[in-house]
Amino acid sequence: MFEVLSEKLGKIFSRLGNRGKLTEKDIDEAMREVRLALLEADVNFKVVKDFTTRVKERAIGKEVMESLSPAQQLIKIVNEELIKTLGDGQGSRLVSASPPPAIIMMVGLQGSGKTTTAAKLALLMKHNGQKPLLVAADNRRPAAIEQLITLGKQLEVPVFSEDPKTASKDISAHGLAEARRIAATHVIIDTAGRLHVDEEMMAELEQVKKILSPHEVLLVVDAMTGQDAVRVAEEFHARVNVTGLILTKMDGDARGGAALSIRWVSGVPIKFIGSGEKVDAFEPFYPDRLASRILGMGDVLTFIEKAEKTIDEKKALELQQKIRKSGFDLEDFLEQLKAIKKMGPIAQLAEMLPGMSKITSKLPDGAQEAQLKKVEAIVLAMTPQERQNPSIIGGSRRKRIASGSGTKIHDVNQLLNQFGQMQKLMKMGMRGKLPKNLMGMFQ
Ligand SMILES: Nc1nc2c(ncn2[C@@H]2O[C@H](COP(=O)(O)OP(=O)(O)OP(=O)(O)O)[C@@H](O)[C@H]2O)c(=O)[nH]1
Ligand SMILES: [Mg+2]
Repeated sequence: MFEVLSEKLGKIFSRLGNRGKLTEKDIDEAMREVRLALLEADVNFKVVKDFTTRVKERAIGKEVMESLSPAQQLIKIVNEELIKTLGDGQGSRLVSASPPPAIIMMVGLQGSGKTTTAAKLALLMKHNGQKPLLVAADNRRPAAIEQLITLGKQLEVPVFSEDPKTASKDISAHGLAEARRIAATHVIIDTAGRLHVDEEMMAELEQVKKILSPHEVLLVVDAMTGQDAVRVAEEFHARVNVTGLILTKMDGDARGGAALSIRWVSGVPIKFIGSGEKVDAFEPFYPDRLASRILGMGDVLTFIEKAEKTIDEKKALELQQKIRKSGFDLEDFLEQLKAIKKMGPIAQLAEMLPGMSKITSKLPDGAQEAQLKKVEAIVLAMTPQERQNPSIIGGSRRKRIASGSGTKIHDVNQLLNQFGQMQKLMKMGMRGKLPKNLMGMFQ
């Protein structure tokens, strides 16, 4: 899911990843591209406008985090605003009922996945130690009743059904009585869909709703239908007051327009997502997880989180000042190496950085760690004076350092050269952000 959008966003951010500093123009340009990518992904234009405005305001409004590079900061903001768009703070928990059973009504258009999803939901509940009852209240097609009975047998979840001539509202009422009788914790009512939102269906749903007073009215929508799904949600909500959305067929949705627009436009929270025909292809909806899937940057966000935790802000500030005074030496470098090591395996960290995977994939597994150890050994073999003032390290000192660290003179030369370049860059004002600069030493 979201392949197309993820790929585009990935490209936009990896381009930014090479910049030392982002200007307002850089941000404007990046956001223009993000806007296009979202529109091409069929995201509602109002949602896109709102989203990009919020990100821009925050990005230009300088929320500076010293331990992150400018591009990472922008990714952080984009991620947080994506989460907000998808439904911040709204859990996927269903309302519980006391006394049980909780009454859940499944509504939606024909073929959206109501029956399948009712069964998936029942299975999830069963796994959570609850006791659901499925009710086949879709009497428009005899096959619909059979479909639910078959699913129930397969999952070992009881199904209540009646002669299809019985009115849907009556089947629902009898189903509820049965749920009470068997002490079910939840009763899930499968209703009939129509090809389009029409008066007959809405009237029927209103009737069932009036009789049941459900705790939840869950609207099942097909994510692959994009903005149509969003319109359907608005129409249903206006008429039957939907309490939650379930997006199905996310597995077939490469664009993600419905997922990204529906909550913002309809105001109804997404509670679950379906991602396959199998009964276990179903999960509670977590906005943060989906946002990171959309950003599609492996775990760049985990990296940001780790960096936030690991690199002490104050230390980072001290470092910044040192760099500004061009006093950055190999002692500081060693400190940074240690900070990086604390964050975890370097190959794993590198993968989390946009664009980095391209470089690191060239190196065999474990090569970066080996390289990191080598660099550390070389620095450790130096005297404190040498670390503070690398320019005194001449030929004989290089030889001594190489043998002291178990490396070759060539390695020492390479490290000193790269360190010299890094210092120059820092003097030029390209502020040293880690671990990006360090990564340069392993290329
Ligand atoms: N790939 C995929 N297919 C799904 C998903 N959810 C449902 N389907 C398929 O969608 C088709 C329709 O599902 P149903 O559950 O019968 O839909 P419905 O809303 O009950 O349809 P009606 O009863 O006719 O109104 C079936 O072939 C399901 O297997 C999903 O998350 N992913
Ligand atoms: Mg059905």
